Amino acid sequence: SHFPMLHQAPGVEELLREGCSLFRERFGGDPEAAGCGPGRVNLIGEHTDYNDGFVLPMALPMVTLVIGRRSGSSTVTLCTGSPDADEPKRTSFPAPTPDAPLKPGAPKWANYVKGVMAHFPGGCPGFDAVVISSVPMGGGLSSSASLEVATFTFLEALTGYTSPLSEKALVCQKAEHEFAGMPCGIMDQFISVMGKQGNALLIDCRSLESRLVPLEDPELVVLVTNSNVKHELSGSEYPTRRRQCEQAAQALGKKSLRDATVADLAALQGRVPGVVLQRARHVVTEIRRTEEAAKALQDKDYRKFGTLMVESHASLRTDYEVSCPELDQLVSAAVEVEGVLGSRMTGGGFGGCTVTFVYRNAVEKVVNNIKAKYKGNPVFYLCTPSDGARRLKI
Ligand code: GAF
Repeated sequence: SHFPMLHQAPGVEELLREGCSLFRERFGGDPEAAGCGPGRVNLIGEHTDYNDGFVLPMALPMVTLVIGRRSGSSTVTLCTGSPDADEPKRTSFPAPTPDAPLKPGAPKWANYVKGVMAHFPGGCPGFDAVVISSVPMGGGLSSSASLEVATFTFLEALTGYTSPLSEKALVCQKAEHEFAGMPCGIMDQFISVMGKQGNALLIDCRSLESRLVPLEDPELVVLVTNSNVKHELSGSEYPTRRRQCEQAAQALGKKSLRDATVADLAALQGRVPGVVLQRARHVVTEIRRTEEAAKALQDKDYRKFGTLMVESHASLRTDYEVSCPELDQLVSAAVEVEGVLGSRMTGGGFGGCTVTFVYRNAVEKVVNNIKAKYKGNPVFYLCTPSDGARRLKI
């Protein structure tokens, strides 16, 4: 690598080899099918997806793989190569039937697989499989969506049943809602299904229409910085934000905040608590910023794009209140370096990662500045926009 200070995630081929040998070790014999689902980083459009708004994510080179074969019985056995320390690495349970549907339980990592199995439209046979991933777990790069989408893709390969792509993303979202108790929007599963190499994807989360936006200027890179913190709030605050947005839309007589304008916000004054007005202001302005940013990227107006990223972060920090000191420090340390176009928190917030848009020749300076100023233990990834879900040949 030209950048020894960056984390080098294993390539998909290498991870596949590792996963296949883990399978042989745990189950004996060869696997017959493999599904791959990437993680994601969102460039702009945060907390807009569940408001029917726009988002602009890209799929990552870091992926989760589900590799396996039919068990020849009604039993499913899963092994993971990267478990949470205090959970078993192996678990067995019966494949779901109409009379005995699956329910979430322990270990937690298996719930993402179970949730997808529960709703796989082709029906689900017994199988043996290993789960292996290069997406940092719980790091805000959608490790969970990548596992859901890898599972769905694996089941398609195993059974021969295939779904339309938007159905695939919706089933994976439902798995997250029902089996992880996380009332997420559609962004993470959608980009993991639909990502394309060399492109970001502008997604209209109302119609589920999407448009590729090329992002492959050799002079520019997307630097992801993992804060390596995750605050407890991340679970409980998300549903609260969703309710506050619904309350604001309702007070305006709109179906969702997608239908509200900046001018409408004045009408909220005095009719909802101040904090609800703040939440609405973030969402309404963020949806506009995302549309503008997609246009700026299309036009190669990188300065403009970066400025919108910085405005997005400020809005998430002060109006939406989903940032934290660590993310603010990472963003401040990034933007003060010459050659940085923009930087912001990415994903749900309260920890996780920042995304920085920077000239390639300034990467080393950014990394050094962050290392000097950030009090935690940051990990850096250089990310190229990558392909979405696919089957892998074994
Ligand atoms: C999480 C959710 F899963 C997404 O749906 C999205 O709402 C995001 O937070 C915030 O933009 O990743």
